[in-house]
Amino acid sequence: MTVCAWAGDGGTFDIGLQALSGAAERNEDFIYVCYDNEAYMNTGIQRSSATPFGAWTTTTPGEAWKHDKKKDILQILAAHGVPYAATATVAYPDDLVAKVTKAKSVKGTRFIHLLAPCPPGWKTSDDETIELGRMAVHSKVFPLVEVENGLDWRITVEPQGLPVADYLGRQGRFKHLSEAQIAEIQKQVDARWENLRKRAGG
Ligand SMILES: Cc1ncc(C[n+]2csc(CCOP(=O)(O)OP(=O)(O)O)c2C)c(N)n1
Ligand SMILES: [Mg+2]
Repeated sequence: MTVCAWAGDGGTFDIGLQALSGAAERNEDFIYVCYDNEAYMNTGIQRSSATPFGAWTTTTPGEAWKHDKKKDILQILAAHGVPYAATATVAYPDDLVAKVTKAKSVKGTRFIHLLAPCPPGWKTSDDETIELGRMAVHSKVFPLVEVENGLDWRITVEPQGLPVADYLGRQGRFKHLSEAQIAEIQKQVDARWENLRKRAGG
C-alpha cells in the first residue's frame, strides 16, 4: 500500500511545515505532494511563503507587492536527507509520471513539489496554464530536478533559457513591476540556477 498526502503551498510551506519536518525526520513511509499555486487561493489569494518575489496578492497589494523571496521548500526537504524529493509541473506530465513512479519504488518519505499555475490568482487565462508551466521551467524560475538522499541532485529537463521578463509579462500579478525590478528578479533567478547547477554536477 502506498500512502499519499496532498496539500497546497500554504498548507505545506507555512501551516504544516513542522508536521512535515517531523515526518521527514522520522522518514515516515509516504509520498507527500505539495500542489503549489503560489498563494492561499481557496481563501482569496493571500500571500504564502511560496508566493514569489514581486507578486501581487490580496495581502500584498499595490506598492506592498511581495518583497520577500519564495521559500526553497525542496532544499528544506533535501536537508532532511529524505530518500527522494523532486519538483514537477502539470506542464510536463511525462516528467511528473516518471517522478511519481520513482517515488513509488522507494520506501520512506518522498516529496514532490508540483507547480500549478492558478488563473484567477496569477491573473492569467485558463488556456495559458500549460504554456506558463513550461515558461516557468525554461526561464529557470522553476527548474525540474530530483534529489536522492538529500545529496544527489539531477536536473531532469534542461531549460532553454527564456528571459524571466517573458514569463512575468504574461501574468497580471506582476504587471506593476518596473524594468529595474524585473532585472533584479532575473539576477535572483540566475544566482539560484548557478547554485543548482553546481549541486547537480556542472
Ligand atoms: C490549520 C488551518 N489553518 C487555516 C485554515 C483555513 N484555510 C482553508 S483553505 C486555506 C488556504 C490554503 O492555501 P493552500 O494550502 O495554498 O491551498 P490552495 O487553496 O491554494 O489550493 C486556508 C488558510 C485551515 N483549513 N486549517
Ligand atoms: Mg496555494
